[in-house]
Amino acid sequence: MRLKIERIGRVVRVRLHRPEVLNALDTALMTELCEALTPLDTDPGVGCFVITGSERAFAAGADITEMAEKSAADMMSEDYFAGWETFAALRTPKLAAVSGYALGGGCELAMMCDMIIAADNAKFGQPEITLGVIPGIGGTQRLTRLVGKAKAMDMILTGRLIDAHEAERIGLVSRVVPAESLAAEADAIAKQISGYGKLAVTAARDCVDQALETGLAEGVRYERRAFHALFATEDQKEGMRAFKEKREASFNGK
Ligand code: CO8
Repeated sequence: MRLKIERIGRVVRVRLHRPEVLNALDTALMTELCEALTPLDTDPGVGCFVITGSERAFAAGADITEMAEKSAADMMSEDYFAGWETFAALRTPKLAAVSGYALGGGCELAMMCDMIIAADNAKFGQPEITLGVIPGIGGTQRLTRLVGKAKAMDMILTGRLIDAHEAERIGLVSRVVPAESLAAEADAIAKQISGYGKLAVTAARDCVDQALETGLAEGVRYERRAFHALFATEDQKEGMRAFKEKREASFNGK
């Protein structure tokens, strides 16, 4: 087993567990992760996924040993690592809690999540250039959208690692917390998100993602339609009634 999965209330915490290779991402890990999370994605009892690694490494990249001797024909016929798109497409909010190295595919995995919470010892990088390749699970695309061309080019062309504070400054991570409180902080954020109405949460993250895909006018229209649709939900009625009645809302995901 390459994962340790724990369910705490509405939060599912997934710990990558290949300590001998700093959680290097191989095909088996990718498959295990997607097979574990896909059925949970439509479970109304699940409100948030937390993806984490060890203190030393979130993930030090794709598994170089698995890839090293493959031919281009192998890569193309297997459509190597295309399965990560299944992970990226999960609709339940995904929170990456990163301690230590998040390099190459590890940084790309974190960027497939909706938010990255970094421990103050975290190091991010796209060092593929030092191996004679380039990022291959979205790094050139997601990093550029998240931090802009200047920083993306800097990281991807030089392979330099950045620390958690620089990652926060450039907009790659949402929050930096002391390493010893990473798990507690990530769990608290996940618990907060999973306490809201799941349909509104899903719509919110869909709309934010849409901003990376479309022009402004189209994106604003998309958002307005999603906003209108939420008035068909019980959670909208409950949320607004609770506000008027000065009590805490209790959402049921319907
Ligand atoms: N793959 C396989 N094994 C790894 C990896 C990896 N990515 N990273 C570390 N390991 C292994 C090491 O080989 C070592 O094993 P052993 O003990 O058997 O020698 C063990 O983990 C511990 O690593 P180190 O001894 O190197 O630990 P250090 O603390 O000295 O260094 C580093 C830590 C800096 C993280 C170093 O291990 C390192 O540079 N790792 C590689 C980082 C890297 O280059 N990542 C990018 C990989 S390529 C990639 O991610 C491309 C993704 C796109 C694929 C798309 C396909 C379509």
